[in-house]
Amino acid sequence: MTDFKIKELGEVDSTNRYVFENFDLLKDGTLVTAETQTAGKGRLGRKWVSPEGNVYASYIVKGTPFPHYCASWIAGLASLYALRESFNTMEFWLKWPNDVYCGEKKICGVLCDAKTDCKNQPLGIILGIGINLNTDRKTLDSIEKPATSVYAETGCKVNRNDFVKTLYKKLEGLYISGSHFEIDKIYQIWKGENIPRGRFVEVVLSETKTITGILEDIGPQGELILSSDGNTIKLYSGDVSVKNITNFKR
Ligand code: BT5
Repeated sequence: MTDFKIKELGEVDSTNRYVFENFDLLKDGTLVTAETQTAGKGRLGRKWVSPEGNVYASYIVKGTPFPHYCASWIAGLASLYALRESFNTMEFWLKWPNDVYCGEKKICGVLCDAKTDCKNQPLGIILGIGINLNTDRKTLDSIEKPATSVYAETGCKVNRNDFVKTLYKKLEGLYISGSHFEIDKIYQIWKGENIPRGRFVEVVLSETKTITGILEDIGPQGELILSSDGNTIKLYSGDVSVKNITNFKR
């Protein structure tokens, strides 16, 4: 039987921030969850809207069992698998680098933070995951980009605690296989779950810079490989938007 290492918080500013501050006190492989966040973080200083009834979770990986960039593959895949297993009539897919989408709308985001010591040596990684389970349509519509929740899609409220346990098991399984030299296998699976190759994509790098091209591949460090105007370009971060996304079929 799984020994669930789950620490439940009520309200917190950010579960990633909490784990960062309490890193030494928490055991390797612990999942810290909160009912609500007052300052949920997205990537690049963006905000994560965090009302009650959803998943705000941070999983702790201590040491360096795999390179930092692999952590977000584990967080993205675990979220995708937990959503698929729990809501098997819905369709979910992974959008590079690690958002989970339901149709054309974002339902889950991942933010991994590195923890280092005073000499900048790695101590571990914090895998932050936000998943919209019970958010209502009005709140979702207040988010500037298309967003959804299980409740908004199905009209049914979700038991958050059951879902957190499923997520924990998926994280634990991927963490164990990742630490046992199976990162290449995880990379292949993660890559396979991403947007199919050959598709025309638009990558937003900043407010003023966008690159368009054909998605040729996803490299071994998770980078997008695009062919654009006859050049091959590697992109390590950014927001990808895919043209004709409504035609997406796995
Ligand atoms: C992410 O950032 O998608 C990473 C989100 C990670 C949140 C978790 S919750 C637990 C842990 N503790 C934290 O403090 N954070 C992590 P990014 O790709 O930058 O997306 C942020 C953008 O998504 C925002 O600028 C909005 O446009 C949109 N957004 C904000 N809240 C959302 C929500 N609840 N659902 C869908 N989209 C949202």
